[in-house]
Amino acid sequence: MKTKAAVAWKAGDPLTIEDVELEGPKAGEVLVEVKATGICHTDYYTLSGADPEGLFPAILGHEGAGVVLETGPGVSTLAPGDHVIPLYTPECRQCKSCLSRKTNLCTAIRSTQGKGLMPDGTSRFKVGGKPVHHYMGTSTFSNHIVVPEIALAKIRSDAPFDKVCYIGCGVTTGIGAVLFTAKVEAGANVVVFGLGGIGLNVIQGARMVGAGKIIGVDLNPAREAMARKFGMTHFVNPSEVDNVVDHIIQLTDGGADYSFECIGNTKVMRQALECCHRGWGQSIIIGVAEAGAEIATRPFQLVTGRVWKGTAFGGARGRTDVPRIVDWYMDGKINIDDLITHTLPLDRINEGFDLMKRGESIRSVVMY
Ligand code: NAD
Ligand code: AHE
Ligand code: ZN
Repeated sequence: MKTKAAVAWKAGDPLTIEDVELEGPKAGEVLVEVKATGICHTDYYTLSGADPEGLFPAILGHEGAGVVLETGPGVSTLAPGDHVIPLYTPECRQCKSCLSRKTNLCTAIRSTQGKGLMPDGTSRFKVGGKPVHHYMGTSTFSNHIVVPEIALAKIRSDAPFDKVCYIGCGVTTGIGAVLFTAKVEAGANVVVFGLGGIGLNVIQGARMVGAGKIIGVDLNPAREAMARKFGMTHFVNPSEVDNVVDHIIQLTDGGADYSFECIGNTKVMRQALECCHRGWGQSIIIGVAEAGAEIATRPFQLVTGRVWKGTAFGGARGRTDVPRIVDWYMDGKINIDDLITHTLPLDRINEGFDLMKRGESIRSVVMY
C-alpha cells in the first residue's frame, strides 16, 4: 500500500514528507494505522547523528497510538479495529529476559530492531523503490506501519489517540521509573534533573507514590510553574546556586533517597548520583547520552552505599503495563493533557523539533 511519512534522510537535516510504499504484514505481524505520535527527545537525539544505532534514511518516531487494520498469519491476540500502542520495548513473554521476571528488556527482536529492520531482516518501507529503515521497531512518523504482534499493547477503544500516544514513551518512562524501577516509597525525598517530557512524568509518579520532598532541577526557569502543578515542592536552577550537589544535600538533610537524571548529560548524571544519601540513596539514569560518552564518579560514592541504576521504558512490560497506564489516565489518576503543549499536522512535524530545541514545548503531538 501507499502511505505518507516524515523521512529522515540524513543526520541533522529536517524531515521531509514522502509518499512511502509499505509492504503488508507477514507471519506474526500487524498493519497499524497510526493516528497520533508524540515527538520525544530521543527522536531528536537520533536525528542529530549522536545515536550509534542511528541509520539513514529512516522513519523515526516511537510514541504512537493507532488502530489495527490487518493481521498477518498466526496473529492471535489482535484483530482489525483494535486500538493499540506500538512498543519499542516488546514483551514476547517467552525469551530469557521476559521469563526472568528481572527485566522488561525483551530480547526477542532487539537485534533486528537495532538494525532498522523487521524480524525477518528486511524493511517494509520503500521510497522511490529504495528501502528506508524502520526505527526502534515503531516508526510512528509514518501514517501506517507494520509491527510484530509482540510489540503492540492493546488498549481500550475510548482512549483519545492524541493523548495516550504519549504513554508509548514519555509517560510510561517517567512514571514507570518511579514505580517499577526505583520503587520509591511514600515519604522518600526525590530529586529530578531535567523537567521536560520525561522529568515531569517522574514528578507526577513521585507524587502518586506519596514522596516527601520532590525537588526539580532545570536550567530553564519556565519549567518551574509546570513542575509545581505536577507535584514539585522545591525548584533549583543550577545556574543560581554555587554547587548543586551541596545545595540538594542541604535541602534534603543529608541527600536524596532517589534521584533521576532525565537529560542525557553525563556531568549531570554524576551530580545526580553524588546528591544521593550516603548508605542508601539510589540514582536512576533515564537520559540517553551521545555515542562515546562515559560516566564517572569516585568509587567511594558507591562504597559508601549509593546505588547507580538505569531504566528503559520505565521498567514497564508493555503489553501488560501500558493498558493499565491508559486506564490510570482515563480514570483521572494521571495528567497527560497539560503536558501536551502543541498539536501539529504531519507536514509541520519539523516545528515540533524546533519547539523542543528552543525549550518552548513539553510534548508536541503530530495528528494524522
Ligand atoms: P526534553 O528536551 O523534553 O527535556 C530535557 C530537559 O532538561 C529540559 O527541560 C532542559 O531545559 C533540561 N536541561 C538540559 N540541560 C540541563 C542541565 N545541564 N541541567 C538541568 N536541566 C537541563 O527531553 P525529554 O523528552 O524529557 O527526554 C529527556 C532524556 O530522556 C533524553 O535524553 C531522552 O533521550 C531520554 N529518554 C530516555 C528514555 C529511556 O527509556 N531511558 C525514554 C525517553 C527519553
Ligand atoms: N540506540 C541508542 C539507545 C538509546 C536508548 O537507550 N534507548 C532507550 C529508549 S529511549 C526512548 O526515548 C531504550 O529503550 N534502551 C534500551 C534498548 O534496548 O535500546 C544508543 O545510544 O545506542
Ligand atoms: Zn522516547
